[in-house]
Parts: sequence; structure tokens; C-alpha cells
Amino acid sequence: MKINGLFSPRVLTGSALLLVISAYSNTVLAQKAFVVRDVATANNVSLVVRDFTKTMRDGTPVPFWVFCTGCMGMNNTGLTLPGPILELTAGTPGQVTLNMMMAPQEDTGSIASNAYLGHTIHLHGLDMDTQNDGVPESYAAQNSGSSVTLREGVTYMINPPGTVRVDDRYIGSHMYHCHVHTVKHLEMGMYGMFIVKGGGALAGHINAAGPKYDEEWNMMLSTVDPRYHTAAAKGDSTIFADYIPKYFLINGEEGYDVANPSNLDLRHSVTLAGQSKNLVIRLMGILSTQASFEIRDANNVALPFTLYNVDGFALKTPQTVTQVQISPGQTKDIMVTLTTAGVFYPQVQFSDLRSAQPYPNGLVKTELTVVQ
Ligand SMILES: [Cu+2]
Repeated sequence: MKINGLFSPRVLTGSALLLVISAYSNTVLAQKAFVVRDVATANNVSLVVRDFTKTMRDGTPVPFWVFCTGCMGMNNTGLTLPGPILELTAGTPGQVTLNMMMAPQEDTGSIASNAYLGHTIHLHGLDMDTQNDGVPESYAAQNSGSSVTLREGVTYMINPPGTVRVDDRYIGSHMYHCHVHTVKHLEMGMYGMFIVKGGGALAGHINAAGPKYDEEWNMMLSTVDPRYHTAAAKGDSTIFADYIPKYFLINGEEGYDVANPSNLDLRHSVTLAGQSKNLVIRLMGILSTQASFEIRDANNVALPFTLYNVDGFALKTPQTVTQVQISPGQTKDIMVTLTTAGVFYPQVQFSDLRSAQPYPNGLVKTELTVVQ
């Protein structure tokens, strides 16, 4: 499904799934049609894994493996990188099933004898018990030394009947990703956002103690080393000995184009309607580099915002800053209060994990338009 025009969230209610339509632009330069991404509640959702070739801005096709909710059977439309956003209301039961039918594999052979085969879902940040944590090594330790069952696809139970682990403390942004041969499968795109939201009186709050927000914008930061995406990059290949990222992504998009500053691929619009508006930006780092986030105005001045959550948990004391760092595996939820009309540039500078040197092509800009 596609819609045209500026960000326009709509809510559709279905029988089992709540689909929220959010907007992302695609990488086609000539047309700015937005790609629509599904948000599924994690109360009962089934995911499959599909091949997905993305043409990068420089024309290079890069193969990915992505999670998909609506791709049962031969229906492979609606593939996105990252996969669908999973949302769960704190304290409610959740079931996330990985259906392995037609899933692309890293290698060939028997899943029983090749540890690099199969896929899992690790609910990063939710402190799951071992049976539901999607980590082959710890699963094998509890299951006669074998992780085959796990890697063949299972149902992950969050807050199973009689048990509540993911409660109001978890309101914030988490992630999910495959944990089989993570160095390969993560890079291939097997990740998505997992957002825990408050229910009842906490609906629309940034965390259990924090304020309400009016608008939300989720940003998943990732990086791509195309060498990892080749067929030769499998098993214990020496390709994995180093990591040389070539593409830097927010929500699977390359954003700001240094060669063409007027081209912006990620946009969000907020209408004030005579009031100030609180915009929460959830930053999720599934990246293999370091990253720093800022919001700059048209004069390149960094705006202050408040950091409320780190790794999906509330800070005791929120911090007002002009920059936050996002490390691999980290999430940070910030809130900015918008009071005046204008165009602003939330942006991420990716930098080398070891040397801390910014990558010259590692500035990814988005555009926030605030209208009265
Ligand atoms: Cu996998």
C-alpha cells in the first residue's frame, strides 16, 4: 500500500491486528511517494522471513532478508526494511510466531548439522526467559544441547497467562532481531522496532512517570557493509573479520544526500494549531557503528530536547541535552517540545566504533516541518 503526501497517520482497526499506517519515503529520487509500513500489535502476530533486494541511492542492489507480517504464501508485497513495527501494551500477553516457510537461509544442508541455518526472534530489551529469548546457545543449554527446534521457528510468549514481566517499567522502545549467527543475520536486515506502550491512564505517555506526547516518530538506525550481504559471507568466512560500512540508514533509508542537499528522504510534519506539541522520537540502534543524534534548525543551531528513556527504561532524572549517542544495541527515547513553525533537521552522524572518526558519508538527515 502506498499513500502520497506528507506524513498522515491513520488508524485502521482489524479483527486481530491494529494496523497503524505510518509513512516512509522510498529511495526513488524522481518520485517522493511514501512507502507505508505496518505496525502490528504483538498480542498475536506471525512473522515470516523473505528475500528483499534494495537498490541503494548509488544504484547498487543489495540483498536483504526481512521479517514480514503479510507475506504468507506467495504474497510478498509490502516488504520493508526494517520489518514491521511490533507494539505491545505493557502488562498484556503477547505471542510472536516465527513461521519459517520459504525463509531464505545462510547456507545449505541439514538444520540439525549446520548451526548457521534457521532463524530466531530475540526480543531485545524485554528480559525474556531462556525458552522465549531466541538465543540458540542458551536455548541449547536447556534443551539437550540442541537449538534445532528454536531455529525451525517457534512461538515466543511474552507475559504468558499468570505471568507479567513486561509491565509499565518497560514503556519505551526495544527491538527484535534474529539471533542465529548474528553477525550475518543482523546485517542482512533481520530486525525491527518493538515498542511497549502504556495502557489506561498511561496511554500516550513516554514512560510510567513521564509526560504525555502528542506526536511520535520512530527511527531505527542501521548500517550496511555490502560484503556481508554476498553469498561468500557465510559460516566462519574471514569477511566477518572486519566491518566496513558503506551505507548508513534511518528506517532503511539513506536520508540526506550530500551531493543533493535538497533531497530529503525522511520527513515528518507536525501541525501546532495554536498549541505547543510534544514530539517523542524513539531512537533504536541496530547499527554496527557509533551514532550521535541532534536536531538542528535552519541556521544549523542544535535544539535542546529531553532524554527520558535509555534501553526502554525510564531515567530517574530526565536530561535536557542537545545531543545523544546511540551505541550498538541501544535505544534512547527523547522528547522535543515544538512551539514555533519552521523546518528542523533531526539528524544522525555515524562514526567508527573504534576510532570515533565520523564517516564522511555518514550524516543522515531527516526533515521535520512544523506548521501553525
Ligand atoms: Cu536469521
